[in-house]
Amino acid sequence: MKKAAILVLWTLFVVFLPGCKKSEPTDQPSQAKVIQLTYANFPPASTFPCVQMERWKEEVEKRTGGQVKIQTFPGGTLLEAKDMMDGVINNQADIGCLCMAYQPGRFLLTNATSLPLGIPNSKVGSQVLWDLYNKYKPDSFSEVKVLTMFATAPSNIMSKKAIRSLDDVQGVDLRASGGAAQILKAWGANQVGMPMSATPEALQKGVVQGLFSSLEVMKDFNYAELCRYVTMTDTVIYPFAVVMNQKTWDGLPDSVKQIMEELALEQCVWTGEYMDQHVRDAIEWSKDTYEVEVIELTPSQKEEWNRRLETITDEWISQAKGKGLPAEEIVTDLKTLIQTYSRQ
Ligand code: 3IO
Repeated sequence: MKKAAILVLWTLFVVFLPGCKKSEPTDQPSQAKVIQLTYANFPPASTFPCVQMERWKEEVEKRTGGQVKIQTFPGGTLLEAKDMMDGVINNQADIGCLCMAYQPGRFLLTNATSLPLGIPNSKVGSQVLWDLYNKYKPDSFSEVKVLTMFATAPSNIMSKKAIRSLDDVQGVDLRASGGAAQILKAWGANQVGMPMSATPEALQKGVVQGLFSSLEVMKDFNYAELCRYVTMTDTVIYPFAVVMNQKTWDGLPDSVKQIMEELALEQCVWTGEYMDQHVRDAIEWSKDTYEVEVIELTPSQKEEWNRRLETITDEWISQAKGKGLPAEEIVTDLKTLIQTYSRQ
């Protein structure tokens, strides 16, 4: 008995001692080994989620003096759109960039930013999302470290045929996800759900006649070649998160953690500003390159389109209440945050 116990203790000692040593953080960059991290993203390298990824990578590598090196994987080469959260939890990647609209139920609380509450642009939407996350710290992110969040610019309809009225949109196959999909349904479109990374093929093959998202994709995915019409609705944003595997985070030196935490809000605002400018550029580019027509709704049309969306927020409230969330408080907070950041 005694011998067996000693053997067990000895084995535990030998197995676990090196592990303990390794995870002990060192705060001296000059002596420390370089920390290698992988960062997965789902769309192509030229698109905004990957542009912000490269910016974050550069800033972290610079600010840690090369102590941290980040290997980026755009285009779903390491993790695909819908696998992002679980892939990071399971440590298939250290870091992943995900769009919350692709798993609407999973990210119910933060997807409230996709309700039709009038977020005017990406910079405001990004800051509203980041504040909402930090106030409520939803369970859906409890297994990871959240490095930053940001939102797209408001969504508009890009289509192969002109959509000038609610009549024109009835039954048209249009692609969207999450909160934006609910909006398309309310307008009477035949909403088709899929991640952005699957949309180029769906447009090419004619599975969909257009899409509903932020307009920088007209340039970055070259959708303007197929979608010669844009109907300006300026409705909802898509919320994104960048998450890190919790064990990877726990193993980082304090100095590196501090640099990443200082970068969180800065990255959120940087991405918002980049997106808003890039949307303006992409609209001009689309007009110049493919003579894309930008259709504006009249004020009375806008009223009519918005009236169709009136029940969406109430539906979210009853769904969220059913899950035990303080749904009315969340919506009130959102309205206040939108006002606050829109004034700045
Ligand atoms: C998006 C997703 C990937 C690349 C560029 C993008 N621009 C806007 C989005 C939002 C989104 O996730 C979507 O599915 O429309």
